[in-house]
Amino acid sequence: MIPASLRLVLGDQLSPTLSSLRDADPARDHILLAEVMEEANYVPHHPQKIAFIFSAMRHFAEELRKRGFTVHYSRLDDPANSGSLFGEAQRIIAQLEAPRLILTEPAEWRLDHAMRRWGDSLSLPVEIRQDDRFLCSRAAFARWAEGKQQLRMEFFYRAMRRRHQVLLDADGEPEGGQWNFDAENRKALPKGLAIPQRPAPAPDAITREVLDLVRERFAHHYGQLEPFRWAVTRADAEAALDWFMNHALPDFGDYQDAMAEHEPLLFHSVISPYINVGLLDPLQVIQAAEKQYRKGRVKLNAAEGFIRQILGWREYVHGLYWLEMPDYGNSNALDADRPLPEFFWTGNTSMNCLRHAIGDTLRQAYAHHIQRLMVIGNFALLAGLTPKQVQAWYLAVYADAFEWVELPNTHGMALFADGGRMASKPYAASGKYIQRQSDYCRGCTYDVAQSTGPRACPFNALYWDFLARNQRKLAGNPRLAMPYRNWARFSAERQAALRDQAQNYLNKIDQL
Ligand code: FAD
Ligand code: DLZ
Ligand code: SF4
Repeated sequence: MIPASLRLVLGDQLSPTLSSLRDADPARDHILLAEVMEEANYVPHHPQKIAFIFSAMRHFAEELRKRGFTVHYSRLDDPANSGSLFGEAQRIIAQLEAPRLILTEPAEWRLDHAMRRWGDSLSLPVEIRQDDRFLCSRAAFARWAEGKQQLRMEFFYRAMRRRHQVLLDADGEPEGGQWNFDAENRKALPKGLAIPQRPAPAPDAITREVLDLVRERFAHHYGQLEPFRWAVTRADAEAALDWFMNHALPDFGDYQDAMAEHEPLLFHSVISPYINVGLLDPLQVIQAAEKQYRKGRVKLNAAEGFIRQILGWREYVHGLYWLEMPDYGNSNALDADRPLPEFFWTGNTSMNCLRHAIGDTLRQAYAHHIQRLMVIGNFALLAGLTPKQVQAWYLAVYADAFEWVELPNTHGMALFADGGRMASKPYAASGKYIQRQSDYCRGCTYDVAQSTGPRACPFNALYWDFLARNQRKLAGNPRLAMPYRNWARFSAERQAALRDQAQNYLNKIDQL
């Protein structure tokens, strides 16, 4: 029987409430999910990321079949698989003689742009529905941004708190009398603090089959495939969320910015891949954190700090991405043009902080925010690495990486390559910041207390060199007034020595 429609569900659209599935009728409509080479290797995705997406897609297909749907599932190794989403849609439409295609708008501009032309190429109606899994739609963000000289997350976040009635007191004012408790969230880890060890679901038969496929087809991609610790079903993602709420959220706020050599996850939730592919709903996560606070189980700085990441940052970068695309990733405000050093792909560097942050990334397809921003991103910023290569790296190596969230974080927040559209100042820091927030420096061959000389921490001279070489562009930024005053106080000899040191390090960047 010819179906009434075919509904295409993408690898990051694994939500039962998805707009394209909302009115789907198991008796009349068919569903398509497709594993395709074009999506799996347009950047060299980490093998765990590919396995996570494929296994979650296969489990979601099973869930839909249990609900009575006819699901067409293209496996990557099906001989008939055309290798692209368009090819698979075309093939299955022809096979079924389906009269129309329905889908939810893709989260990435690249695919959205292509799919809006599919109707012409397929010669049938293609209905593209809004993705309402975000708490601020693309249009609502554009309305909020309209006429604003500067966009700042903090003001967007306050509006979102009000709009969604999150962490407000009886008078509709922010709980605890202030919107943001970030100043309380920068503690270094005290010695001997117990870090809760998180459980991981054992891979089931579906995941094991996917792991074999990925091992065979993507052996050349950087990153370790196993141990594979990701949840791939809604139930297991909810169990991970539950575990976080009870064991890690209480300390999340205090140690949000801390880093530790042997504890890569600390008190972070590690749920971003689940929210991003639709296994968890952002509002469900926010409400769970607020409930822990209301029940007196976690302090306000923990609940607020966590909620701000999702209701604030996540929605803000999504809105910004859609506001600025397609040109967003093309600017290069600081004229950074140094190629990405090879150690980004191997972790093979003597800089202990980078060795661990990159090593964790390659081992787990995950590193937490401060490792991404203040170690890896900070190095890329200070060394002037070319934005396009840094973007492609971040998009490849994290299980949670999708361009809508990766690009603003990389291009705007870490590299300041958008000239300040996203963030009010570059997140540039010397080794002192890393020393204060981590135990990395203790085990490093470089000496964080030195800025010049053969053992000097590279972050120190690179920091001053970054400020000096970008003085014309950055000195007017009020948030950088203090560092520029300090730079001006150095003698000419000291300035020259720091810049020489930085140049020497940049000349042999691959050997650092
Ligand atoms: P937690 O620290 O527990 O935070 C809770 C949740 O808040 C996260 O799960 C995530 O959904 C959200 N969140 C936190 N910070 C951000 C942020 N800056 N932007 C958007 N959402 C945020 N996040 C991605 O999901 N995908 C990416 O590709 C990605 N690339 C990044 C690249 C760079 C250079 C930087 C600096 C950050 C990037 N982030 C990205 C944001 C952030 O680092 C991750 O969301 C976070 O580390 C995920 O780990 P977690 O779930 O333990 O987060
Ligand atoms: C990231 C990814 C990968 C690795 N593979 C697939 C796939 O085989 N099929 C699919 O539908 N989606 C995949 N994705 C996600 C897409 O590349 C893309 O990032 C999102 O669908 C954008 O919304
Ligand atoms: Fe990193 Fe410098 Fe500390 Fe070494 S000394 S861990 S390079 S900040």
